[in-house]
Amino acid sequence: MKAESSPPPYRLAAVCLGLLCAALLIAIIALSVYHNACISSPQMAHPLTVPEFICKACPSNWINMNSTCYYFSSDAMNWNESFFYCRFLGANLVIINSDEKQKFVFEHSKETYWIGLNDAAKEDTFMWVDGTKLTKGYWNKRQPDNHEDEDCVTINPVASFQMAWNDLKCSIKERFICEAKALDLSADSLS
Ligand SMILES: [Ca+2]
Ligand SMILES: [Ca+2]
Repeated sequence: MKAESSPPPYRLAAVCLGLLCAALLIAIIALSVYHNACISSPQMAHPLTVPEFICKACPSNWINMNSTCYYFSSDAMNWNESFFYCRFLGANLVIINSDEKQKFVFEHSKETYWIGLNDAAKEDTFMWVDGTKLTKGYWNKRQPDNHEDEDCVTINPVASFQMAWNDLKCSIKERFICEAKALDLSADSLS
């Protein structure tokens, strides 16, 4: 006859299963909180502890602004090389189509950088790298001047964000700015 103090094996198995279930439940609750935070944090008045930038992620050496990632290169290349380097990174040379974006890019431009704008196809018709035509420029005084056939555009660390662009020869080596959409880790994108 078995001793009363020794629990039968099935009871031990039941306890183990119970503990496993509890651990799974805790994991599910934790994931659910993260999931909801990713969905709701941009709209919430009091966001949960998971910040928005975790849900819209950029590589570590890129800057995140409004769910777009920006890369300010430290290497200098000519405009074409810069264009293809950005494409190689899955990005584009930056397109600046709002005051907000111009201000942001300008504030981070401590050097001269190529942007995704040129008039190489037709003189004085400036086109962005996505094929759209320039509607508002932020040119420096007396620019663009096409001096000795300048067709590619830079943003420069000058006094005012409103007068920061210059056209340069596309063959000159300058730093450059790439942009790409941030990786969307929110639940919407994963469902
Ligand atoms: Ca030109
Ligand atoms: Ca110029």
